Amino acid sequence: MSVLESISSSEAIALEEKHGAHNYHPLPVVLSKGKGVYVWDVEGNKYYDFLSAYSAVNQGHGHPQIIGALTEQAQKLTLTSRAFYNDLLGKYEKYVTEYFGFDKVLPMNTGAEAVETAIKLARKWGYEKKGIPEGQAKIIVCHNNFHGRTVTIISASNDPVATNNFGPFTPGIVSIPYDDITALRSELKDANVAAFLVEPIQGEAGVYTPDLDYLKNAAELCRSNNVLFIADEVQTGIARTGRLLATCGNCSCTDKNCSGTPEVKPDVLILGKAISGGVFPVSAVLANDAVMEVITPGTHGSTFGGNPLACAVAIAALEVVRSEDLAGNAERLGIIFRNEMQALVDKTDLVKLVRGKGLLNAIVINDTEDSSTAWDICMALKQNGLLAKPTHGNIIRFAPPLVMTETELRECVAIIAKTLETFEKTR
Ligand code: IF1
Repeated sequence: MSVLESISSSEAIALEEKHGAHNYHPLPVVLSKGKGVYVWDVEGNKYYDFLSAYSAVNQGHGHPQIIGALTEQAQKLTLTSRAFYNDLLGKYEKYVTEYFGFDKVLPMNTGAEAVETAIKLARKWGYEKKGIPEGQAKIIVCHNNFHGRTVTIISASNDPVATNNFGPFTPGIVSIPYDDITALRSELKDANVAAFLVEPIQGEAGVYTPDLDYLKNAAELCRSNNVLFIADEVQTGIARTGRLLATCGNCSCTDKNCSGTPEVKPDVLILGKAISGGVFPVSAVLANDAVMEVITPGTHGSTFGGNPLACAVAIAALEVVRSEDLAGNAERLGIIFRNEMQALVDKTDLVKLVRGKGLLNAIVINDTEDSSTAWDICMALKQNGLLAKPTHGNIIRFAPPLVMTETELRECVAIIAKTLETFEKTR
């Protein structure tokens, strides 16, 4: 069989089943084309993409500006390694640090690598700047976090599926409940704590949004205890939640009575996914000099990190976010979407609640956590032309590309409403 020959969905699925490790359980749809907010399967069926590759494709599939940058740079130079300089890395580093307001960036490839980098950075800072005794540094994380799949990162996880039989685990990690400032205050009493690593919204946990003041209070507590506040914005960053970053807050007013989320400036910011528009694996760790200067030649790196192809793609992807005001669009459409979902919650017994920010939202299905209802609804949504994926505990995550128009969003709302209505009648 030639790899260029077209293939049916069932053939493609059978090939993966036979030759690939079984580390996923995908929805049975085989995609072969994407454009903007749409994807097509190999049979030619068209779908709204309501996952955006877990918020990586915020700029939409095949964005001409990003693909243009990719193909143009691919003709010139793709990889030098960091043994030599390349003519794009410095330009990208200046661009990305000015864009997010930090002194320095450390370029990596995947989200997990960037989280690992942040943990190494925090430990080294802890020993060399804070004076933590050798081998004693601690990192505080939150229950139900998702930061990636490496051994150190799963050492911070309390998900048995992610951790079972993968030990022994990395020591020096303390886990506290999310959205619990009292628990954080108490853990911070330990002088060996180097950092607090947190997701501004817990994506995998079911798009769990914390109290309005949680991040600000957490950051202030960290500062007063000389502990680094590390924000993992791999999923929430790059306009997804209606702001460039979820830690940018959702209100710029100075009214003390305003109930908007206040802005927080992390000491270390972790980005991935949409920093490249989902076109190429690009991740980044940003920090100011006082922290990043502990990294010296030989202490950290990656063959592909900072490669010229990644730099060209990331600059183009970030330009699109700004020039098309994707944050503004996500905020506006997010409000419409949650209002429409709330109307469904009020109308049907099937959906318990809707939550989220910008275009990172989820509905909670009214059934037991181990029931297949969310999966069955996603299968029905697929039948009606919309692709979404259940997450833990009978929750469906809704995260379309941020280039969506209001008309398209309303069409998607109609698909979801119709699907739930039919589903409720037949169950
Ligand atoms: C998979 C979840 C999303 C992340 C945060 C770091 C990483 C991720 C906050 C690591 C990655 C992904 C990985 C993906 C599924 C997905 C996911 F459901 F598992 F939680 F998006 F919601 N920090 N999240 O969300 O980044 O190394 O993957 O580039 O299939 O495991 P990565």
